[in-house]
Amino acid sequence: MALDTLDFTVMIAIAVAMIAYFAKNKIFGGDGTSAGFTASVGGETSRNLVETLQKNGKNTIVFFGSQTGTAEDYASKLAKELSSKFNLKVLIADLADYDYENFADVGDDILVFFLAATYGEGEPTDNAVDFFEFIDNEADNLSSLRYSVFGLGNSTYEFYNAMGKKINTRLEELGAERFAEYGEGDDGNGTMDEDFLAWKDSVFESLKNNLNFEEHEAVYQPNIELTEIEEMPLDDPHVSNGEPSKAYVTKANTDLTRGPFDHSHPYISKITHTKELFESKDRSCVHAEFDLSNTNLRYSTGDHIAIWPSNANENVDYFIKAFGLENKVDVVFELKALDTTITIPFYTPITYSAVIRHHLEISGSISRQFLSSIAQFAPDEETKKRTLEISGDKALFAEKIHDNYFNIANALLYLSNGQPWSNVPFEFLIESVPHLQSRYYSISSSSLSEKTNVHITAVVEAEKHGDQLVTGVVTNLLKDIEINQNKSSEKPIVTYDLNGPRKLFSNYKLPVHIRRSTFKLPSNPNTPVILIGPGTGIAPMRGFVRERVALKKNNDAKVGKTLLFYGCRNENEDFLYKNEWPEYAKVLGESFEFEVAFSRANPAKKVYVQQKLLERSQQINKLLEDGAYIYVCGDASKMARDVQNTLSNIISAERSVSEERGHEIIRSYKVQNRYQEDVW
Ligand code: FMN
Repeated sequence: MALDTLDFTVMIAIAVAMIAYFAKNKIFGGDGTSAGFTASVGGETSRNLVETLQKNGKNTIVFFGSQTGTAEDYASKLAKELSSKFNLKVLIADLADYDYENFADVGDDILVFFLAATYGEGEPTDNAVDFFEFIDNEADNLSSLRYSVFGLGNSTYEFYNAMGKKINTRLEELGAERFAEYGEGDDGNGTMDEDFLAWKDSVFESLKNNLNFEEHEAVYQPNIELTEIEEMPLDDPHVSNGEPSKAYVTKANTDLTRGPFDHSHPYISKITHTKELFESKDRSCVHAEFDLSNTNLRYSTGDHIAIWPSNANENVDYFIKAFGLENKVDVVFELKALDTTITIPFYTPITYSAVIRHHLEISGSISRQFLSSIAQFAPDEETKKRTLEISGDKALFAEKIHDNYFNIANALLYLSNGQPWSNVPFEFLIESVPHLQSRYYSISSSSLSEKTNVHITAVVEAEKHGDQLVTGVVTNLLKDIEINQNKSSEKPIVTYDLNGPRKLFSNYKLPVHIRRSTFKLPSNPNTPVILIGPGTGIAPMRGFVRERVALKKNNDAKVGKTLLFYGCRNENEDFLYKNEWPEYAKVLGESFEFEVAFSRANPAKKVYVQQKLLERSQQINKLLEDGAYIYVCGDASKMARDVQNTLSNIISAERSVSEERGHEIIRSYKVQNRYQEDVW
């Protein structure tokens, strides 16, 4: 399964990938993207917050608690506006980057904002864990603190915005003073961006009305300075052509097959095999196999693989056109931070085209806030007026921009009637356009049967909306590789530079790293498992089944019941790995049972996995009483919730207990880790 991105508003919606604390893919809406600027004092990172504020003359902090980048992106946008409209000196701070023992010394002359997302069962993001430990158990009196909070969450989850709420109430209990109202954004409703803008407007009202700040027309104040280096050609060995990390440019003293590999430095993995899994003319799902045999990078069954994207040729060309950058593409420049709390987000010297292709998120939807901030650089007064009018009116923006699925280049060229926006400083784009982040995919192989081979299963995202084609970044890249590798006669929807910077990706390679997951089979193979993975949610379930097959084959282990529920449209179109399941059944025998719900086999009656679960109520209840573990993978907003309700109802009916008690039992399974989800 995958989570790529058509990324944006629906992104996490399909894309593949991910998950459990992780990935998101929306078709229009924003996936984990961030501006990637972090704090340091005089170039040296300091964990002392008060010292950092003083040394850098800051009077405002915007903290973010973020897993997949949305809160971080909002923090960066809020900081820009606080600085350009209110002249505030803002520190953008990752909650993990500071110690909190002197937090009470942050004076009442400092405005403190928290933008915090919620995960799991109402848990903090990884980078916020220590901060919550501090406010829960260590903080005593924070009466000099002045704060405001915006929570990011999804109302389809039970513990909606639990972390935002908690910061808000706990700081109040600790005596801190809220200077602007608490706000919440809801991904489940698809209103996150607008919720954020509404909260931000209310914050600005409070700044003006209660704290007597004056609001000015936004004037871009760069944090970085770009200097072109005319004498440096793009093939100079010190120049980045878009290599995914510094080590791949300089290669100095680095064994590039040894880790650590993480979000800052990937392994360039060979893709040994790709295959189209659907038998459909208009939909596509790619199976791809990554070879880790030449590296010390390893995974375990249930983990996620992060794939580092680059943008499609068509989108790169259109972006270049929108900003009139045709003569600049191969020009080399370097960046200097103008503020010591700012870190340059990628290695320089670099070329313009490398930044556009490898570092900027150019194919996602454009936000109203971005439009409003770029208006100052419009090519003429008429365009500026129109841009401000549309960006200032939620309904008009929805009608003219959002509902047309415009990305940045589409929207700007539409607003200017095709005139390039040549006045936009490239520094502004680097600071304001979200940065490309890797997309996460649930691994569909087993580390027991293929120790150095990672399989993924990715539905290719491509949707036509009027004249607009919205394509997922990574899934279409994989499809392009599949077509080329298999010399298929299919035509890719969009094309990519498959050779990569300095041919680093030639012969079908991509940068990757592994993210450990908590989505794991029980340690005792004899424990029964109930696997529910419709669509590409089948990916980790295939890994689990292969694991059990390997246990049985290699060690003749006693393997407990594996009851698998899968769903797709119909048998001849999108039935993933159709030929493999009978092979697994041969090895596992009666301990393996497989139920498929075909949603379109009978036009009069759609069948989903929930119905298949109900048909096996008795068996499921019995397995649960025998200690079975439940695993759910796929769409978080509807499927995962419906499946959970169905299972609660099964327990309530089979055990003759109330519905509420059925829910409580499922919740207790979650706490015991017997109910695990890998949803996006
Ligand atoms: N939102 C909630 O309100 N409560 C939750 O329990 C919750 N759990 C989540 C679990 C997963 C695996 C994912 C992908 C999202 C979850 N969300 C939940 C929604 C996120 O908080 C929301 O998408 C947010 O915008 C993510 O922000 P970030 O990109 O900064 O990490």
